Amino acid sequence: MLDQITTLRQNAEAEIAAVDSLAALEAYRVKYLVRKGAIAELFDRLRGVPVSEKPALGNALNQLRARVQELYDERNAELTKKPAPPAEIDLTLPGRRTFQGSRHPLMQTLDEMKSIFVRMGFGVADGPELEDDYHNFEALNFPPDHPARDMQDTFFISKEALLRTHTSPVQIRVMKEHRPPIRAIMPGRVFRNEAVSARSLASFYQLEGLSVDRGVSFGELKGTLVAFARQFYGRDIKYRFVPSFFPFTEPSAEMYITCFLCKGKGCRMCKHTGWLEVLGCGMVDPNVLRNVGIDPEVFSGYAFGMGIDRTAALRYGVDDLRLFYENDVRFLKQF
Ligand code: 2NL
Repeated sequence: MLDQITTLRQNAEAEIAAVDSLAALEAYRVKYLVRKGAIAELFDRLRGVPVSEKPALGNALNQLRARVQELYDERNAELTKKPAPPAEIDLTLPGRRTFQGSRHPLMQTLDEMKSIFVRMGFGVADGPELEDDYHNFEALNFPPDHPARDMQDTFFISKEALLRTHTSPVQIRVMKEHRPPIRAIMPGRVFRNEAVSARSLASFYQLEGLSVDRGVSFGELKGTLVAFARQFYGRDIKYRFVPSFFPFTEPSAEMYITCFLCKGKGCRMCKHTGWLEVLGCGMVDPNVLRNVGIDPEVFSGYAFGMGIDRTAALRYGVDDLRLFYENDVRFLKQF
């Protein structure tokens, strides 16, 4: 039996040199070291040997098992060692550049307008961009033959459906759903079938406002809009209201402020008039109130509307509205 132990030891020492993978190492372990392996088998046979030989053989077997376990552990450590890190890392390489995005200038302008009106007690309402003739024109007191209904100005999607040409249909929906008092602004995207140029776009943003209650007056309209303009354009602006016409308001007016670029002296931005037109407004026409089921003998209201693109262009000195939609990062990152 001592010979068998010696042979097994020689084999185990020879075979470990050929173990070059974890799979081969596992086969080696199964051959020698497990409970039914070659060494355990010799331990089993120890039971049958004479008592006098037991201590010496047991000792030899224990040494064999320790030696093979040691060979196994060394190989295992070699095979599972992590590869050394690459020798050369260029610590002088510059870091990767990341870009910080920013809110679009049109949305910055809109956010600021919204927050001024919200602080004055206006709610914010939303509505569909796809509308019908009733909400976009008829309820707003547009005569059937009004030029704004013409195919030249309106994008028709089908006989019934069109892209809203202003956000006023949202106001119609709000007035039909809620009883006065109503105070709300309606910002949103509108569409006109116009030739695109530096000054006019086929799709742009508008913000309209509406206040309906008992005894709402033109004076209240002026006070609200002047308060808005002072916060938005600056404390020291001068303003004037000029009579105008809209089918849905009577009387109607346009609000002008002194040009903030030349302070009223006359420049390119104000076309040398010293004045900038900033919005349109008026008292809601009694016909519009009747159309939405509000009694014009009891209630009155004012409404106003302004273009967000035009306002942002004035504010930031942008001379071509198309720039707002090209989304060229070199343009956008200036705001
Ligand atoms: C402008 C002028 C305006 C309105 C919009 C309105 C809506 C209803 C009733 C009455 Cl439902 N008026 N909106 C009123 C006056 C002017 O917009 O220049 N917008 C860019």
